[in-house]
Parts: sequence; C-alpha cells; structure tokens
Amino acid sequence: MQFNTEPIPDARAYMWTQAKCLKLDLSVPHEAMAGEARALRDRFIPYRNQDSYGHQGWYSLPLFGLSLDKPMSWDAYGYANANEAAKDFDWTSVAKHCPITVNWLKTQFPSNKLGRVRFMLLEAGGFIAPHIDSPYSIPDPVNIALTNPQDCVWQWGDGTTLDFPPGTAYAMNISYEHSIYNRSNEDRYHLIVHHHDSTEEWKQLMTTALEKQDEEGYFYYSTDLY
Ligand SMILES: O=C(O)CCC(=O)C(=O)O
Ligand SMILES: [Fe+2]
Repeated sequence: MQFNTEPIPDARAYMWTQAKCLKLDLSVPHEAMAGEARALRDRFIPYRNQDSYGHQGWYSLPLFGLSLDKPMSWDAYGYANANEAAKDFDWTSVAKHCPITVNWLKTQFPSNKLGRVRFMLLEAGGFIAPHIDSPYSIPDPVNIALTNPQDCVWQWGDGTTLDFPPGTAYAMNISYEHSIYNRSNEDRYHLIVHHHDSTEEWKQLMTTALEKQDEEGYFYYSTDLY
C-alpha cells in the first residue's frame, strides 16, 4: 500500500498508531445479533483450516463481500488488488436472514461503503493459533463480540490478554500477533466489519478512542484499500 501524509483525491484515511486496538464507542444490539448468527450455525464454512497454523474450530459466514463461500481477503481469489475485488462486493444470500445485524450496519456503523462483513464462529474448545495478518500498524477492521464465553481469551503476542465482553467493539491492529483460545463449552460468535471509506463520524470515533486510551496516532491517506 502507498500512504500519503496529506489527503489526496479518492483516498481514505487510515489511523497509524502503535496501539494494539482502539475501543470504539459503538452501541451494538449484540444479543439480537448473536441470535441471528446462532440461527445460521449450519451455514458457516470452515475458515483457514488448511493453512499451516493449525487453527481449530474456526468458521466464517460472510454477510457482505464476494460471496457466501468466499470469506477470505481478495488476494485469496485471484484479484489484482482490493479495489478490483471491492467492485464485486454485495450482500450475500444470508443477509436477508439477519435483519437486525444488516439494519445496524446500514444505519449505525459509521461507513457508507462496507468491505467484508462476516460473522465469525470459534467453536467450544477451538483455538486460533498465534498469527499476524498485516504489515501495517493500522487498527481498522472492527471486531465485535456478540458472545464471548468466560473462558475464551484473546491473547496478544506480548502475553497480555484483551478484555472482550459481549457488545464490545474494537478497531484491531492485526499487525500485532494475536491468538484466541475458547477453553469453554460454549461457541463464540463475533462480527468483523471492514469498510472502504472514512466518514467524519469514523474519524471522530477513532480520534476519541485514541485520546481516551492516551495513545498517539496520525491519519495517513491512501487510495489503496486495507
Ligand atoms: O475474532 C475472530 O474470529 C478473528 C480474530 C482474528 O484473527 C482477526 O480478527 O484477525
Ligand atoms: Fe487474525
């Protein structure tokens, strides 16, 4: 990706910060959303179960994106870049079964241009092995706990754990190593929202979160999508 320190035409703003995550002041109808996700349990597809990390019991269900059976990022499907893939993004066939989640995305989430939106399931006893997803220190994908069993833990590479009660939304800096262990007998459902614009509302949300956490960060601008 190419970044600029000043705004350029058609660019979106990305917050660069050393923060591992920013807690966003978003109100989420998480119980209703969890109900919608749970009702679709048999539609989830295995996620990254072929890669070398050895993740166990991790599943995904795209609501918005390339299609129901394409939960991964654009590079897994032969696209030249994220902008090309984004042209093919749309609501998937399960979106009509999730009216509360879809309505929240359309009316409450501070974006007019969604990227991938997926329910994620980590089965009881499952784990997401330690991994890094990005070379850029940008907390941008929003990870929302719809449920989070007591003994399910998000762990950073430095050994610290993240408090992640249901209803909490974090912009995640997945350039830091992270892993998740569901050492409970209950499935864990989260919603991960990517977006392809940076509305004033989004920038304000991020700036407020940064100040609240006493972190430093700066907006950089790029026409490339994250
Ligand atoms: O919460 C999840 O299911 C995914 C966690 C993860 O590895 C990520 O967001 O990059
Ligand atoms: Fe990850």
